[in-house]
Amino acid sequence: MKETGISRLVALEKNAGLKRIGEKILNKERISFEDGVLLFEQGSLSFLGALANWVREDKHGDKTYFNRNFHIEPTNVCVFSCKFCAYSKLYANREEGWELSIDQMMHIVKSYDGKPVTEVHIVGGVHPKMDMDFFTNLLRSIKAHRPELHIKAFTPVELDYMFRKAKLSITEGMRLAHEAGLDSLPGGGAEIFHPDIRTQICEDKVDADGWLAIHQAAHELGMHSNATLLYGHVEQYWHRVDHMERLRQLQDKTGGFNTFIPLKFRNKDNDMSHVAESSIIEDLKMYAVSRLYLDNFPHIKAYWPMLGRQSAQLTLNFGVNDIDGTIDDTTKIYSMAGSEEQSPSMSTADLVTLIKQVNRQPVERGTLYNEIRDYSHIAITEIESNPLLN
Ligand code: V47
Ligand code: SF4
Repeated sequence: MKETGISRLVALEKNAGLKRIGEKILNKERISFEDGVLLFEQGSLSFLGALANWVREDKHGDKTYFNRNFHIEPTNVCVFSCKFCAYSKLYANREEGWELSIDQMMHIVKSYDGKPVTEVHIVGGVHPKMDMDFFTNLLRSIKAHRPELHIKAFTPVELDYMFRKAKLSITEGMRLAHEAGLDSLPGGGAEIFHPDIRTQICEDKVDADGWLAIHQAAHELGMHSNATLLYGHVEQYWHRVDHMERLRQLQDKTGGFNTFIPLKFRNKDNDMSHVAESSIIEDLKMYAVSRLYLDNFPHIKAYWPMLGRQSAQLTLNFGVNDIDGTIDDTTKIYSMAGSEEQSPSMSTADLVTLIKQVNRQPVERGTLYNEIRDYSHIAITEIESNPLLN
């Protein structure tokens, strides 16, 4: 929306509270905790969307980033028992679980030799036998084989367990992992920080302070990271704002976060299957309010394997400027929890088409948002026929 259009929309807003928030956003002033809650409670989808899209275009224009990555899930055996998780199998239930050896994971890495991927994303359950030694060996093996491949791996849930078992402080543990080849941290394990909700849905894993301390330690070593929020289950709006407020405060201190990724709760085959999933309206509001609240986060990402492709396309008008990557079908955490995307894989041509269909500009990026290629003027037929592009 053009500057004049958005100013008019804000000027015509009848709700005085929303109008004041709209004015703050247009003046690039930070909105408060209460403003965040009011936006969720009283903001219409069109009002939130117009403001979030204005911020998105102010920061990034039409650019919509994606990257070419692959995922490795070392194990789905997990000592924790998050109620929303359809993926983990208890250690005792090992016949339903998988655990990959270093050789098996290196086999996956090598299967991408010669392919133009720039990142490997490694996240899984917390297996009692996969410890600091195991994972630092994995990191070293990947770097020895393909040094330029960016390794984005391990949530604070996995790291906290590894560090405590190895009797390492957070600072020491992060330093060792970084030295072994860990380049950045993905955003998982955050869920909802507030203890009222955290104790209901994932009481036994790292708490909010532990999660934030691990990201802070990574940032202090010069590493970047992402952050997520699991929404649309038993939390209230103010819990979401509380979560974003804690992230905004850490980002003010370190500046190390790249991307915020709202994750929609999916209810299949888990201990929260009785909880209804959120509507698309709620999903779009979540993206829009994140863009408005997290003024110090450069990027907002929609993770398409969890949302579905068409909803992900819609989010590009509600504050989102990143659509993750061309992942393959080894990613099970969502398909097992009931996402539409039972076999999540998309080629570059598919991703570029998705972005162009809604008149945005597809740009391939590295993990740290270095621009690799602008696809806006490359024909889909050319992408499909060139293995370096697709
Ligand atoms: O922390 C688990 C979520 C997360 C369910 O940083 C569920 O680029 C919905 O964080 N319904 C792990 N969500 C995945 C993750 C991630 C994904 C993509 C990119 C990045 C990144 C990070 O998956 C967990 C948890 O919040 N999750 N079960 C479920 N039933
Ligand atoms: Fe384990 Fe992660 Fe599932 Fe929680 S969400 S049970 S930590 S795999």
